[in-house]
Amino acid sequence: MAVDPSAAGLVTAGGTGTSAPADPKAPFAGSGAIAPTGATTTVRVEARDMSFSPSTVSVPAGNRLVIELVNVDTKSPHDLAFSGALKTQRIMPGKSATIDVGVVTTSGEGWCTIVGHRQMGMVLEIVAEGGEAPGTTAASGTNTGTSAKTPGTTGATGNDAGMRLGQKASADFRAVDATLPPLTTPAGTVHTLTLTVEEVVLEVSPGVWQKRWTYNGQVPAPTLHGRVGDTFEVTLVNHGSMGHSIDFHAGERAPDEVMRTVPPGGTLTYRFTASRAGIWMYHCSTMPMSAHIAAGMHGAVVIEPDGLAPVARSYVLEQSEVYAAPGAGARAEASDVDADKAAANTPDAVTFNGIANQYDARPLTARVGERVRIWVLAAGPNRGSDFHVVGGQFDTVWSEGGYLLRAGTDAFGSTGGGAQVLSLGAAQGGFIELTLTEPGNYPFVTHAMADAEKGAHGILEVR
Ligand SMILES: [Cu+2]
Repeated sequence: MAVDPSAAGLVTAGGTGTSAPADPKAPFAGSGAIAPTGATTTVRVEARDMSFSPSTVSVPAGNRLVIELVNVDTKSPHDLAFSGALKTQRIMPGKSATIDVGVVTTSGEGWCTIVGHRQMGMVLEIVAEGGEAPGTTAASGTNTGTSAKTPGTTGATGNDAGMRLGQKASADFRAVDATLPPLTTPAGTVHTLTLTVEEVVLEVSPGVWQKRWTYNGQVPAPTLHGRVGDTFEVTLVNHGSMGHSIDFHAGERAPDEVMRTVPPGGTLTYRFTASRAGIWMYHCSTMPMSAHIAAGMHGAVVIEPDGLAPVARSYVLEQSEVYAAPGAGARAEASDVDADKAAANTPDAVTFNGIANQYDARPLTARVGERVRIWVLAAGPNRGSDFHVVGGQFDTVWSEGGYLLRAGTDAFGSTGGGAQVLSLGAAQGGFIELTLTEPGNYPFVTHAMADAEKGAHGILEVR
């Protein structure tokens, strides 16, 4: 069957069955032992719901394979790659493309390159009927034509991205402002806002950059602040390159409509009423969620409990992990989250407010004798926080909507108590209060030390 090579979206394989060694543009060409038949097999494949349909394509060995890929997904763009050099453009929902795979004499696979989609199952098996053993090439027994890494081969030992933590912050480094401004709106306020998804390059540790997936270009996403009974009307606009979504824990809503994934260019409105106090997580809920949250798509909705006394200082810290692709570092080479490592829970860095060790470089501040309230959200996606201030004690601990300790008094009326850690599972939140009577530099950490040493560490400077 003839295919017009000038057709829009056509990608042409650069080699034939006789090319050797393995050509990344003809990854199924094999050793050349099987002669091309001169025939072409053309197959229509649909991309939908994190899979290809059919998921296996069989080709008589020696035939040229041409795939017409149709993206029938209504929410997410997809593509199809067989190597770093042989792949389609990103195909928007409802669009299609044609890819010439070249002569097929060995079996192998293709996949969608959008971050996380391969891990979610977007793999297309190519079976060469009567072909050579997979991976056979003229050069060796290994198919070097496939340049993508195999899921699960990275990250098992932690930081293998070459990511250098603990670099000195540059003179113009600006830490994320952790201050929670006082709440000035009356009860019953309707908060109207727009959150725009933008994929932007941001620092994840001083001197280390990553392409972050964000709400409004920032990590963490904007902190929303209100009272019990307030309503939030949020317009989500997706200016990203893939499908994204939003899930607000602060409101009770049936997920079906408001948490749906919207395609690039899409929008939705999400309205909820905050009927209970808490520091509630919000996040992208598009799969794989481990990657979308780790890429930066998390924020907090602080709904203050009634009667919360004003304090001298209020800070908000969101603890989150960073999963860096190999080579992470320079701004110009910033790459996306490593979805394999996010799925394996093997972070390269753990941060407060998105940047490892940022408050070591730019400490939070307080004065001797001031009451300091620190709200903490364990944004994860995979790990909780055991929040501790070195040298301090908490006389007030509020966790997941209730006081464990309030000015040293517990729920049963026992007095004189103190606490050393606010312990939060993934997505849990709360606050602590403390007063420091001696000037000094008080480190705040997660007392899970492996994570503190990966960057969940800062300084509260008391003068
Ligand atoms: Cu997302």
